[in-house]
This record gives sequence, C-alpha cells and structure tokens, in this order.
Amino acid sequence: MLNRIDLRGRTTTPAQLRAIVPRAEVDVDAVLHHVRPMVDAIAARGVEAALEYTEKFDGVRPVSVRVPASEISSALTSLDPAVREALEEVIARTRRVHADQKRVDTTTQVVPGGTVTEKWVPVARVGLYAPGGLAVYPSTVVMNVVPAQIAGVESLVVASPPQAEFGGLPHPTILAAAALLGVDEVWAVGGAQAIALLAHGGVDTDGAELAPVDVITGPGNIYVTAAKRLLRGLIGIDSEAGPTEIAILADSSADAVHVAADLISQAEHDPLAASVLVTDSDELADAVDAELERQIGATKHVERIRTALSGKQSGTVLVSSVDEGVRVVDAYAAEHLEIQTRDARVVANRIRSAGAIFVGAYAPVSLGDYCAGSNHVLPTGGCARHSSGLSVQTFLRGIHVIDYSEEALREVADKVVALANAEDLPAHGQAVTARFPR
Ligand code: HSO
Ligand code: ZN
Repeated sequence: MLNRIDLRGRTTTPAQLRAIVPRAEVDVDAVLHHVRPMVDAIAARGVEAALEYTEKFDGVRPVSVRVPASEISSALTSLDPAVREALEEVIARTRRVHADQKRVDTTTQVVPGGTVTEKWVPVARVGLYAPGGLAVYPSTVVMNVVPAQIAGVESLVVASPPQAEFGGLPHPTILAAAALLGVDEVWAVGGAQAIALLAHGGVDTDGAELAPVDVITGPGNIYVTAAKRLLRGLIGIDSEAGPTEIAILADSSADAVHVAADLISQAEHDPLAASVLVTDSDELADAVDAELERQIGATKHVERIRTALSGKQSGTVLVSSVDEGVRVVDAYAAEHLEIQTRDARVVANRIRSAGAIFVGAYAPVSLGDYCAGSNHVLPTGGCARHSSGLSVQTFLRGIHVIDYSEEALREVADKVVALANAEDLPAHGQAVTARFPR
C-alpha cells in the first residue's frame, strides 16, 4: 500500500532528505488570478459582491449575511448532548494549556534612567474562518477562538459558508461551537469571499455593519489560502494551511495496529493528506502494510484514505537506525510527528522540527486533534522548520517602550552621533545633539 523508500546505506544532507521524502504539492499561485478579481470586487462593493459569489459557489443566498443571535443559541439547544459535553471538555482543556501561554511585559533597565519595556498588546479584532462542505470542524473553531480570547482580543467574528440544506445558515455544529465559546458575531459567508469581506468589511443587506478585522486565522481550501496570501499585509494571517501530514518514527517495539490506525486517521482528511512511516524495522514496515489493508476496509471514507495512502506524498522510509530516523523526520518537519520507539521521551527530546510531537504509544494524533489541550492548527508543508502552530502569541504584538532620562540620553549621545555619521545620516545625530546645546 505505502510506497517504500530505502535510505539505508545512503548518506544524505537535510536538503537531500527533504527532496527524497515527498510531500503534496499545492500550487496556490496557480489560482491567484481567479481570486484577485473576487478580492477586488469585494473591496469595492462589499457584501453585495460577496453575495454574488456566494450564490455562484455555494448555490444559496442567505437573507442576511450576519447570522441572527437566535439562530446561534438555538443551534446550541439542538446540539447532541454527547457532542456538547465533549466540546465543553475540549474548550476547558484548551483554555488551560493556552492560559499558560500568556506573555508578561518585561522591563529591562539598560542604564540608570534608561529602560526598554516589551509590552504585549492583543490585536483589536480577529476573524476566524471555519470551512463548510467536506470539512465541518467545530473543534477547529475552538482551536482558533480559545487562544484569541486568552490573548485578550476584544472583538471576534466567525465566518463560515451558508449551507443550502440549513436554510442558508452555516453548519449548526459550527454555530453551536461559537455559542459555547461565547462568540455572538457569526457571518454566513465562505471561501475566498469570506476572507476578502473580513479584511475589507462591509454593510449587510439590513444595514448591519461588518467591521474589518486585523487578523484572520483558520483553515480553508486553496482559494481561501490564495485570498489570505493576497490580503496578507492589509491583515495578519496564521500560516497558510496545506493538506494534513502525519509522520511516525517507529522501531520494532511499536504496535503495527496502532501505527496503521494513526496513519489512516490523518489520511481520512483529504486525498492529498500525507502519511509517512519512518522505521528501522522491515518487520514493522511489513506488518503496518498488512494492517493498513486490513483496517481500511472497515473505515467510512475508504476511497479518500486509499488515495492518500497510495499517493506519492505518503510512504515508508526505511532507515538503518532510530538516529538516522531522527535526521529524516527533522528534515521533513511534519505537521504531526509521533514517536513510537523504545525510550520515546528521549527520542522526542532530540527532535528539532515538527508542528507537534506525540510521545509514545498512548498519544495518537487524534488525541491532539481534539482533547489533549494542545492546538491542532499547525504548520504544514515543511513550514515547521521556521514556524509554530496557532497560539496566544499569534494574536499578540510585542511593543518596545523606550523611556530614557536626560542624563541617560546625554551619556550615549556621542555614540548615536558616531553611528549616524557612519551611515551618512547626520540629521539623526542632530536630533540628539539639539537637546544638548553647548
Ligand atoms: N488533523 C487536523 C485537525 C482536525 N482533525 C480537525 C480533526 N478535526 C489538522 O491538524
Ligand atoms: Zn485530524
């Protein structure tokens, strides 16, 4: 089922490893020319233009784009109690973990009378995009809203596509999740048009105002990603989300049943999802292959999973040792990395690049997707080499506050002048010396 790549006996640099372990290619640039006119139209004509695209792409025209408060609360009333209880648990655990991410302001006394404070300030208004269609993930609403709320963001809006089968409202579990989180502003708009409308703002058919946001987070399809790429700068965004990835570093102590189940779990998201096993054990590789065949038949989304697992972005990489495996998974920088080896904690400690690391036999990625308390919005496509997942920090800005007394400035004046002259910017120096006329 999985393609095999045998790395044993080959010496490779991290760059070569990155090329050898394949991943899905998503060409966002290729759809920019589709999305740019949409963004421009919505910048110029707001809600009216967004509604035209909604009719065209979602096949439905909501009466008003702003979802009435009564619809949000009734979605919660109708929510399956077991799902409600689970969502409440997720919210509580996610809040606990993210509460510990709060930043404290730090003040450094550089010299007597001269201090620099780093002050953490939340962005004022955030838009969270929750996709509809194939992917209706109330858990993702939680993962985006919780860190923004803990950061202290005052104004938060959720956008999600209207669904014809729900009378032009977003999916009810999305509305219910918003209600549980205390989010009362939800707009029924999806796709690239949602991103453009959140960024530019607009006025609803009944006069309700959608104020433009400062930051947009949340996953979406390639058009959503293209719109985020085009609007980045006007707004801040989280990282661009690509198809989900799981890498598992396992040795002969791993249980093939668990490894196969975990590889399947992320393949379930998307035919382009990547499931990669890195192991020094031929026996485990064979056993996982057999398990995949056995387990896939019993899953619901057989076709999607089979396509993802047999795609060129998925495979088994055979290595000569766990050490070599560490080099491989570090170079790959997976969105999710599971360590299923002897001394899993020790091995996990050595990993430098991954969106999130799942340690040992009892920390499957599905736990992190829902109930671990960790965030599941994570860097894909190798971006874990330079970026982190969504966190409280995503919604904060660190502002340096410079406070120097006359004496403290006088003491360093000649150094400012020397550097200003060295850069041929003498007016910079004069801005200091003007304060100390001889
Ligand atoms: N594994 C996905 C998140 C998710 N899974 C949501 C289930 N629902 C990307 O990290
Ligand atoms: Zn998942």
